[in-house]
Amino acid sequence: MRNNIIAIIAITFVVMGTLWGVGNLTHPHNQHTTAKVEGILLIAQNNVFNETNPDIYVKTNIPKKIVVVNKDFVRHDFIVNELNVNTAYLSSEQVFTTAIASKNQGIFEYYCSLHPSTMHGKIIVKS
Ligand SMILES: [Cu+2]
Repeated sequence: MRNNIIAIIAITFVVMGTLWGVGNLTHPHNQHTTAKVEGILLIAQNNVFNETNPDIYVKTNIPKKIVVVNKDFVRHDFIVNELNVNTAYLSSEQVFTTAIASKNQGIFEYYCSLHPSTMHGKIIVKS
């Protein structure tokens, strides 16, 4: 008698677990909606981006958020010709959010059109 009860409880757990598993398979949770967006903060100050014009690494087909902040009194922009990125002129203290996305691997130059000699760096896109 006691063994029967234990068996029934065990079978119930197995059945419930199977149903739960099947439910997850047929109605998967959409994990992409809560995915964290990876981003980069670029501060334009003293006519340079982040003091060193850092290389920016991007994976193919995964957009990378770019936030550009102008901390100078003069205007700056942020341009990547091959990837169709152009913030237009940002005035002092202006913040602009854009994204870099590419299907193709490659190395692309980013720059400020007003200070191209001191404000330029590389965007490295890899799969
Ligand atoms: Cu500039």
